[in-house]
Amino acid sequence: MFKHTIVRRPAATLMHGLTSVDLGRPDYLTAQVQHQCYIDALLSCDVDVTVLPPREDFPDSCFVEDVALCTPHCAVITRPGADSRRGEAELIGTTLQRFYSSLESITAPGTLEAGDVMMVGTHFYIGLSARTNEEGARQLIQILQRHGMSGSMVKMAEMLHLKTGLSYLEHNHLLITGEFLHLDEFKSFNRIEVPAEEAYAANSIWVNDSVIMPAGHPYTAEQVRKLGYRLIEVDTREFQKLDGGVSCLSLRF
Ligand code: CIR
Repeated sequence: MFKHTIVRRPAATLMHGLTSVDLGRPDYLTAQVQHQCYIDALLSCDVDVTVLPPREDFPDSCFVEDVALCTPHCAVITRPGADSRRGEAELIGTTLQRFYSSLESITAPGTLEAGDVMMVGTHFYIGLSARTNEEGARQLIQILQRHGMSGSMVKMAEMLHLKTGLSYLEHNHLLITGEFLHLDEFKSFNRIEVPAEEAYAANSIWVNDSVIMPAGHPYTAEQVRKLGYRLIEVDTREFQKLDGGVSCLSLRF
């Protein structure tokens, strides 16, 4: 069960965030409303929510998931692969110190964004993406092993982050789409294959037997309901314009 979550409110500079999609620029006011609804969804899952203030100097800083990996035994401050996001990692340390006695970090030349890391019990799958390199993954695996956990690397070719196309919903249930459908390491899960037209919903989060999912993906929503989860649908379309999904907007531990 998760007890804590951390979010950072979007900055007015959000429209200058990194993007690879052509969905237009996010509207700041709408993004603020959607972000508050996201916080309300987390609060309904029996977790506390630490709400950090916006940082105008970092347009992507509301995507707080990428700058730290929060495990049951330690937190790891990452070293984002995107230059414009590297400084975001330094901002999260003081907040994490409130919750963790053990803080680790990824160092140069390693890069790692925790959107590329999927926790399945004590094992962590680490996507090798344009943002996470082998050195970053190797450092993370060493850190995990020191704390009694394990990690393995997953080669990636297309998606921004590992969890763009994969979400572990506990109890062996896995949302999976796109380039991950054919990989051997994900064959033994109970897979919910997300069709291409709903691919954005493959990035959803399990929070204490609720699942928070982006609204507007009826097939995937129905499959998740059939698993017996309480489903909460949230509108994150302003964040989608910057390649951001449901998982990117929080740390959960
Ligand atoms: C970026 O490109 O870094 C942001 N615009 C989006 C980050 C999304 N984070 C995630 O998938 N974990």
